[in-house]
Amino acid sequence: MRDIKDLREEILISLKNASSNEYEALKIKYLGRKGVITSILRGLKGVPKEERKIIGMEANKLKKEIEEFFKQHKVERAKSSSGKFRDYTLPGRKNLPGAVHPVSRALDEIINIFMRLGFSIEYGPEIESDYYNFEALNIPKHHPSRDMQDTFYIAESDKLLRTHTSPVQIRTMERQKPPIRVIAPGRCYRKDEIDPSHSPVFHQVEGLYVDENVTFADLKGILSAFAGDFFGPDTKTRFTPSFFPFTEPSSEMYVSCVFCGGKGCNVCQYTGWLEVLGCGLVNPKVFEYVGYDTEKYSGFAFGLGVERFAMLKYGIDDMRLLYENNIEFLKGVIK
Ligand code: 2NL
Repeated sequence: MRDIKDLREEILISLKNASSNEYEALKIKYLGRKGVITSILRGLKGVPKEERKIIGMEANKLKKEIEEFFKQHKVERAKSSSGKFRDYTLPGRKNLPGAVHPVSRALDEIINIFMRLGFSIEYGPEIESDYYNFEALNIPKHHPSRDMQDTFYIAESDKLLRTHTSPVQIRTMERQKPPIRVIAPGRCYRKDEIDPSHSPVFHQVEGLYVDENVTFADLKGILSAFAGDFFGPDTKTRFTPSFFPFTEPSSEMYVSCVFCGGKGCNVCQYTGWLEVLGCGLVNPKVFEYVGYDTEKYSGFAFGLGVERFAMLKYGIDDMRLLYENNIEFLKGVIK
């Protein structure tokens, strides 16, 4: 009898101290086929009749008490903290599968197209020096893009956040002799106010093609092939004069409007055309900076904004959607 009393104490203490994930093991320990209480009841056969009756009653009482505890515990576990019952047989919530962000999708596509056209990919630092970001690109000292208002300068250093990926191409030309066919994708920074078509952080792909006898016809051929691949085979291209310090002559490429096919709509402001990138023949002054023979080599270069390409391809009318991480947008519900 003393043993059963002690056993009861012991069991109650161990149940009190156990965490709920230990209950199953304890249930087996006490109530299982070879459990402590079960063994006592089995062992009663060898006990004299009078004692057997009393011990049997006490052991059964203990068994009931412990069984009751486990029953109660099961009910407790089925309740959530609010006291409501949970149905553990319901199917689980569906996982949201991840999706590639529209900017990454556009960038992957652009990279793929230029790889097929024989270009390789180069990357470079986002923190640059004035030399690589401006000087070697023939951007003069007083040029507005150098202004504190347009460029993020890093305090108490001569460093800045690159405003385009052109420095990557300057570094490539310093390392390699022509022929060169590279694209330089990456993040760029400008002190622009956020609006539907501007962000202080954006992505660019620049391209550079240098060899003997590279002409404006090569530029038009390659960039038109790219536009047809990216926007679809019916895409027409048009080149208009422009100006950049690093190219001469300079040009803007337009594509026939991807929304109206050139008929005219509010996106293309009823012109039938969309401006998509800037380009030109590399200014010989840039070649001088990297030590290329300007008599022997010529080349073309271009720069495009990845966000703009993504917006045109996926019909997104506000750049802020690309950065706000609105889950409904990322799921493709909002365009
Ligand atoms: C634009 C167009 C452009 C380039 C970028 C370039 C790079 C080197 C030499 C010459 Cl290393 N040019 N890049 C050329 C023409 C246009 O960007 O709209 N930028 C904001």
